[in-house]
Amino acid sequence: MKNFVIKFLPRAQKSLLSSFCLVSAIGIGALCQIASAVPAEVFITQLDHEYDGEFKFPIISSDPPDLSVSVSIVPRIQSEVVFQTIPAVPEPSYVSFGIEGLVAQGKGDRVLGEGLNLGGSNRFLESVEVAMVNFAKASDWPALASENPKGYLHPLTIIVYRVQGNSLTLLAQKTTPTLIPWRPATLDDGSEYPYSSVAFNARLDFNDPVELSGEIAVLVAYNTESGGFDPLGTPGPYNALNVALEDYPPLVGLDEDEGRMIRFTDSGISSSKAFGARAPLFTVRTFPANPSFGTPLDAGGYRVSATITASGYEGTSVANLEITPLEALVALSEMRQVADGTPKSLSATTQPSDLPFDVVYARRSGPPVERGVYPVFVTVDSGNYAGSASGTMRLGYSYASWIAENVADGGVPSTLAEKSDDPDLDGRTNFMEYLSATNPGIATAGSRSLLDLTREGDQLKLGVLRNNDAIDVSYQLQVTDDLSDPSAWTNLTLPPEIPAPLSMTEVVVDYPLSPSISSEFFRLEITTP
Ligand SMILES: [Ca+2]
Ligand SMILES: [Ca+2]
Ligand SMILES: [Ca+2]
Repeated sequence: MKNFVIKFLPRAQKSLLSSFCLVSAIGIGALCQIASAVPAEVFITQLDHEYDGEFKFPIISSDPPDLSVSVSIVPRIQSEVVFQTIPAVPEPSYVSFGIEGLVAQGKGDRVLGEGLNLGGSNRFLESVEVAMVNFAKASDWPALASENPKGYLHPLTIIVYRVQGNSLTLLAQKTTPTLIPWRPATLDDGSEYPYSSVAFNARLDFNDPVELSGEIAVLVAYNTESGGFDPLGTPGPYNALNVALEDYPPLVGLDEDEGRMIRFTDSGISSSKAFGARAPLFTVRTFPANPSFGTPLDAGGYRVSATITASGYEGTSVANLEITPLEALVALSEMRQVADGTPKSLSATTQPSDLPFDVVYARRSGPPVERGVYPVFVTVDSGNYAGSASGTMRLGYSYASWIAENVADGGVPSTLAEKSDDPDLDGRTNFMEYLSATNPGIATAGSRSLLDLTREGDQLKLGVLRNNDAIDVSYQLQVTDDLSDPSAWTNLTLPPEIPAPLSMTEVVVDYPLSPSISSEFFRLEITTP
């Protein structure tokens, strides 16, 4: 552990700003008067917009009203990434540690951070983005979730220090209420969500032009029930809010010490080896000394500065104008494919069409090869459009690939490979063996029925045997009380497919049947291309 001494910057000298000089038209010999300006307030409002292809403007007003104001708008898109450990394509989840959990372990962490050396060339702080991880589901906090089904607001704080040897000088600190997204209950297609948490990036914009040195410490802080600078005293979803801690090497900039990160505990701030090479994941962005001005049109953030220019008054405000991207619709396709020894990628179509998208295969570095199920996350982050979709991709077999494997194994002669053939003479055709995942080359007694009716008390249960690995098969359960009418069959809803290769899906049917109906008939429709 290496302890730091914290210093604070002196407050900005205001005296120069509060004097002004009147130069008369006489020119040489003009009398320069120094007088105190009258403080006035300038307000910047109407800051939240949605992209629609039109220019967006904030509303500027003053108190006293109608003072002349000069406004400058700086697009944040021109900021430079000078440090980055957040992956270019964000992961759905990370290894993480929470302030509440660390307090419970007696560690007393209030803040977690990293010491880093900046790359790039610009040095005026624009924003710090941090990767966070939330374990709380909407169903854990129903009252909060009814206020906002997307997440809950919680203040996050970013602190930036200059590092010089053992001394830290506070450069900037910003606290922003941040939307913490709920951990999803399922993937978008209803299949199982594969993590116990959800990761998200929180970007905190800095408005004051703070100049950074090459070596800084960046920290993230937030309050929990018993942790943080100002513990809240009551339980909340923030107790399940964590900071991502991974050992990713920086994509931009350098790690000040690969074996240490910054911690702020009851015993002060230190450079600690306790987490090994792990550290919070940050992206630090900077502006040049004189960034370009621009008019807000495209989605993104814009730093708006308004300064009163009316003679005899002084006042300045800075705010962030944000244009949020429009939602892109994302539909996943090729989610069921035959495993044939080569990597299989999914496809996605977007609306608007042809937007670029990124795919993350959960816990994998790329597209899968082997038979199995693979949770996938697709994101569109394309300037003025953003969207996402998730689901479970399955690599299995088709009848053609399944029977070809059995022919190649020598279990089935190539002359007896049709769906209607029965090479092992067990009374079940190759297609029936395919559907029930039995061996078409070996006669086995007592194979399971594809449709099974059982009664338990007042419940009738229909069991449907599904070979989930057979990707070219679809199932439809149907019911009728009139066998004489071929059009009288109606569809019953089957529960969604599950990850297991073979499953007995149960459907509960009302029983006793309604008084007017003396009998009902069920059938399973199996469709292949
Ligand atoms: Ca480090
Ligand atoms: Ca057979
Ligand atoms: Ca068999």
